Amino acid sequence: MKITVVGGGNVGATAAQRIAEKELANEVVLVDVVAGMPQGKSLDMYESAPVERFDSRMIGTQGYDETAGSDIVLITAGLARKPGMSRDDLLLKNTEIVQGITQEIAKRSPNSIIVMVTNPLDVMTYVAWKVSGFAKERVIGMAGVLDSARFRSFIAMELGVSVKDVSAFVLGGHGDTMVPLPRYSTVAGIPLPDLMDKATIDRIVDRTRNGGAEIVKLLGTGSAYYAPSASAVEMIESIVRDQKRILPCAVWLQGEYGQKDVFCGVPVKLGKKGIEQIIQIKLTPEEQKELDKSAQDVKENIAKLKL
Ligand code: A3D
Repeated sequence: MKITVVGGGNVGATAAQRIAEKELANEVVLVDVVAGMPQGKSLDMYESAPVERFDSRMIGTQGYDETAGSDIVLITAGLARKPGMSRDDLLLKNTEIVQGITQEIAKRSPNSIIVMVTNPLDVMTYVAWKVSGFAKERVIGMAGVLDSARFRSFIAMELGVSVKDVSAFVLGGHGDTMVPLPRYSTVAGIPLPDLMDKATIDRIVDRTRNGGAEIVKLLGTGSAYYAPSASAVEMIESIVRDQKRILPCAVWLQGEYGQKDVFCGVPVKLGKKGIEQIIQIKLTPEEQKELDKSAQDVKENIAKLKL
């Protein structure tokens, strides 16, 4: 198993370290445009291997030859949001970056599975899918795992229970229009509306929607990376170990959930082939309306691109 991480910044480097510590790959290649940085970080990570006891080879590079034959490519390269900057401000700049990277990857690793992290997430996943020409099962966006992890953390904090007993369900695009589904979010199997009043749920949903901005504001520079890298690596682990986890991911929809020709977050089964199934559930009219709006936002951004 060979995994390439493009973008050696906060999310990329932390993800590479997590991938190595979990021994998900024999070889982890870290690519970044900054001279010396991916080499330095890879060497530093490899020097942690005797202590953490992992056997992955770590390679840092500015080029793509070392990435050839990768099984999975995690794309985290691009600009991160600064305080006051919306994800959409990043749209055009990151499109250019992701387009260039995808061309290099598609040439050298034509059978790989691409996991996208760069924002605006749903649109960047579209760019990678379109530019690579890969089957839709092999281009997947990470957002729902992070959004639902945030929702789960806030539920656990509110109730004072273990996060291990909390599961949550989030649909839709990443960002302000995500659609958390409280009735499918449970604590030890008990639906959330049986444990909290509506005002509390609304407050937690709101905090989840703004979870990224909350961290951006606290950090002052840069955006979240511990939870985002953990979320991307959970998806990669399900693929590498063929675990068939059911995780919310951004995928190309062709009529599922009433959405067509758009990348949007829905629950999928992730295994060694990538997306092995899209799990469909019936939404209430209100939930469907929210999802339609979320997908529409993504479509409008896709329409701004000239690909
Ligand atoms: P940061 O620490 O700035 O790292 C980005 C790295 O990309 C930098 O080291 C750059 O040098 C590098 N880079 C820029 N252009 C290229 C290129 N053409 N080829 C290779 N490397 C390049 O940012 P970060 O790691 O915090 O975030 C990375 C991206 O992930 C941003 O777009 C974030 O908005 C996004 N992000 C998304 C989520 C989601 O939940 C979807 C969460 C967190 C971050």
